[in-house]
Amino acid sequence: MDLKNRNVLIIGSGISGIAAAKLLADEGCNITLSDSNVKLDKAKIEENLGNIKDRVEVIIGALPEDTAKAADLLILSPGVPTDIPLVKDFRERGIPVWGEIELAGRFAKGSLCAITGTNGKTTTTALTGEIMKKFYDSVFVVGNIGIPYTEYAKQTTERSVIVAELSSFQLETVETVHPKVSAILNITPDHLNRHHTMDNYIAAKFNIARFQTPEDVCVLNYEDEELKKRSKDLRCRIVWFSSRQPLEEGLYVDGNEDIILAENGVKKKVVNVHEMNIIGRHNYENAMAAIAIAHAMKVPLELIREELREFKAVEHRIEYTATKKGVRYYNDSKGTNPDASIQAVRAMDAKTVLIGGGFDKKSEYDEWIEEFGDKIKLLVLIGQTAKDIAACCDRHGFKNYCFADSMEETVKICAENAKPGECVLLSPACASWGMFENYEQRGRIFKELVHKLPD
Ligand code: UMA
Repeated sequence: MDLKNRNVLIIGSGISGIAAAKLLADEGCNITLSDSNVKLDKAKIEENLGNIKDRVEVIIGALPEDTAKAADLLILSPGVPTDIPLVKDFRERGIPVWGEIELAGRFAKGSLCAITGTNGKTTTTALTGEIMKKFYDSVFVVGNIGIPYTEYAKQTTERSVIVAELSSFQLETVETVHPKVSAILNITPDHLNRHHTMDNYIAAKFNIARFQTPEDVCVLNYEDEELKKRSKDLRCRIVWFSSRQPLEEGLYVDGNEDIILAENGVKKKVVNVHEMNIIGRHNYENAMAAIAIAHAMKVPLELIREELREFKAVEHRIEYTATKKGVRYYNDSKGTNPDASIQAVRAMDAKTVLIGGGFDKKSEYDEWIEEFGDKIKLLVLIGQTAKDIAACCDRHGFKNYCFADSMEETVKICAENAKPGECVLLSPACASWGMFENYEQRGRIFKELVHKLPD
């Protein structure tokens, strides 16, 4: 589609919308950038547009019908649901609706390695990106990790390797995006307020491999029943990994806790899990996925091994923060759903005071609470879901919870209750909205408060 002089309407003025506008301005489009949040400051958005601000019409609040009718193409930021009337109207009229990732994919060159999954995507993406940088000289790490794909799509060349973290929101609106290597790390319920059903959520995730051909590779978790079931529909070659059992082909962790690559009947040790700085079984899975992707991209095993030994946990993912009065504090603010938080709880090796609660995504907390066992000595509850989680604790006979109104109060309660040798873990199983702008802000405030505690 030649976009020159086309009228393009972009929804969402966050980082994706701004990056999409810049790409489209370069293509000579007439751009309208619309955001439904009336509290936003138009001047600030224009400032973010930088030197293209005079070429973009910014509309905050209600969108005039004429503007919608005049558009030849609709671009959606990831956070924009696809079942809103505007999107339905465009689709009914046969006007193209692309997500920001689809837009980027149409301009990007080189090889795309795309990673999705309910949990572990960011760590796997960051690790895969670092491994690639050891071997390739043009590597771009983009996507849900916080760097819009559209920001870099036009800088890529045939020699580039793009490592993209893709969320279900982003995958819902891809139409042609074709990774050379894809990975689905796991699928457990999340974002059901947006996707409504588990089936829709899974379908969005599987879009990552929809356009892959037999020459391409999809890396999948052997321990995930849903992935096993749906893998039968894939046309590409599948590479499995397992953290629980040896595989004839693929990657697994053996009895000595070595990660083994089994290929064509030959077994090679890649690394021992204790040589890595990332902890917990889920992180061994993330590492195996990264190894499988890099191996499929022909990165020598020696370079992969080197990076696995150097790589440190990504911020907000079971990130060691500090030790205060003998208590170890961990920031897992990215634990925004029960399954992610279960992984973090499992990774703790001592009695733990856990901080939970936040924005209500209509998650179920039963499995999370069942995971507590004797390990969680106290659960400090914050945010909109605090009461619901407390009720769920009552149903499961877990009585050691209390409430806090702010992160200050929360950290104070944690410091008073954790004894030397024990852990404090921020892993709320909920999104941050309502109390914080995003999970990053929640994690940073927690870390600042922890650093201020006496030694
Ligand atoms: N908006 C509308 N109309 C709507 C909905 C939203 O105008 O119907 C506006 C909002 O008012 C807001 C803007 O859209 O001003 C925000 O757009 P956005 O939510 O897509 O946010 P971006 O800043 O563009 O960031 C997005 C991703 N955000 C979401 O998916 C919610 C970022 O993932 C991602 O890093 C970034 O693109 C770059 O690719 C964040 C995230 O929370 C980290 N992701 C979820 C997760 O990881 O669980 C999926």
